[in-house]
Amino acid sequence: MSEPASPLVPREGWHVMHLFYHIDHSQWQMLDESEQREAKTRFTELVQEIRTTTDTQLLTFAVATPKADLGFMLLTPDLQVANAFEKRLTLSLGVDVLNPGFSYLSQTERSEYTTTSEQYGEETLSGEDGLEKGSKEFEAKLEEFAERMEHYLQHRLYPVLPDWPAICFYPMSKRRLGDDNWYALDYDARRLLMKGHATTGRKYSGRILQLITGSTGLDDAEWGVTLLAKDTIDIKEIVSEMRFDPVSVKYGEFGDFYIGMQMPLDEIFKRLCL
Ligand code: 76R
Repeated sequence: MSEPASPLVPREGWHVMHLFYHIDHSQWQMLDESEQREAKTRFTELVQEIRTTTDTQLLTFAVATPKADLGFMLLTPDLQVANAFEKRLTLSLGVDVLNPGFSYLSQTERSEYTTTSEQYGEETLSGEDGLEKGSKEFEAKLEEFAERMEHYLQHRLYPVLPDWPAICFYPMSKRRLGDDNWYALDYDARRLLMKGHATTGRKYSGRILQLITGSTGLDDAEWGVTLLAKDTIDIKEIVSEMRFDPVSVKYGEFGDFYIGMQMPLDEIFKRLCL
């Protein structure tokens, strides 16, 4: 036996794959009833195996329109593991039953625009709130902020995604066209714009769970945007509002949008007429 491939685990964060498939019902119909039952069992067992792998999550969803039928979002540290699971998922209902339609590779990442405790202290507590550095209130608020951010950073790098029913995925890049080149702006200008973006985003707290994963050098766009919601109107609202946000107005470029519904596997089988 050859050696197993050496792991490809990022220094921090996890790999993320969004996978979209079409069902080929003509291939599925070629299986007799017991083969179909076996295929569904195999598939269910594989999903369970993935979900019980350490630090690994697999979201399964039915896609709302014929852009695709079935979607997965796989989060796991090791790209070797992600790749192996992806190949097995593709085959698990039988050869050619699941046809890959679209896929996206990214990684969870921290943001260079996340407000640091120093920035919060200087800009918000001293600057806006007029608190004196070193005062009891200043220090208490700073500590509260640091705790909140630690929690938030943990979510960005090692998220635990809820089973909210609506899932929206789209790739996104920042424009690099003539004078509208995000990457030619200096850091302070970018940070100021992102601060406005974050303020808009925070209004959706509790209604939208957003996960921005980085894909520069890994896939065609620069980020994957995953939004989870309990109501599709919140997805429509946040994406609409972001379009008016100065960052998206000038620099946002978007790929195709996929809307899915998270549900347990047996529901998915029924939904997909398998
Ligand atoms: O530090 C933080 O993570 C919080 C501040 C924050 C950053 C740095 C933040 C907050 N985002 C950040 C970065 Mn966002 N976000 C999007 C989209 O459709 C569109 O127009 C844009 C798609 C949405 C809907 C959204 C929602 N964000 C980013 C980046 C990386 C930028 C870079 O590095 O250049 C992208 C591409 C991006 C895009 N963002 C929030 C939200 C929401 C809901 C929040 C508030 C999160 C919260 O505080 O709970």
